[in-house]
Amino acid sequence: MGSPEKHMKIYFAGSIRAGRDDAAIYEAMITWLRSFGEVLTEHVGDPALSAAGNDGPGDRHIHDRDMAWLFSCDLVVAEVTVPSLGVGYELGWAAALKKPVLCLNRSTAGRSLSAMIAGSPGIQTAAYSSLAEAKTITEEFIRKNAHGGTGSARSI
Ligand code: 6IA
Repeated sequence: MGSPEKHMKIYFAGSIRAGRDDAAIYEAMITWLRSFGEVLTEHVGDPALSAAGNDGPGDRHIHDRDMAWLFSCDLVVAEVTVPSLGVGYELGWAAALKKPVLCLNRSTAGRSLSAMIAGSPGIQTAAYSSLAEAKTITEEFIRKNAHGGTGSARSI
């Protein structure tokens, strides 16, 4: 896709230790998001990554690397259907950093999204029920924020 936002850095957030039930959805979204720019957090969709695994780099390394990516990204897309402390932490920081943030929540899951996410004026939340719908919502979000950089007039 030769779109002007092709150079964008996208931070994709999804549950890891909180459970990998939706890992296939993260993987599909990450693969698709690559047509818009660089996805900094590709490991989130790695089907080989388990919730229990402790075989990778240390937690301090993971935290510092992910925070550096979060600071440098142009926008954040999170799949929040499986509630994750790590994703919530990233979303709080992303809102404080005034990054454009989209949270995708599967409406079929029968669970209400945290008020701290749904009620944050710096976070756009959207319910979806199919991958096609998630892509439509995300594409609109990207188009809207492609030229906004890190934003300026957003409130936390
Ligand atoms: O609390 P959670 O683990 O569900 O937090 C998931 C979020 O935190 C994701 O959006 C990631 O950006 C970040 N994160 C958490 N753990 C890792 C990780 N672990 N590697 C990279 N990002 C992470 C490595 C795998 C580990 C199980 C060995």
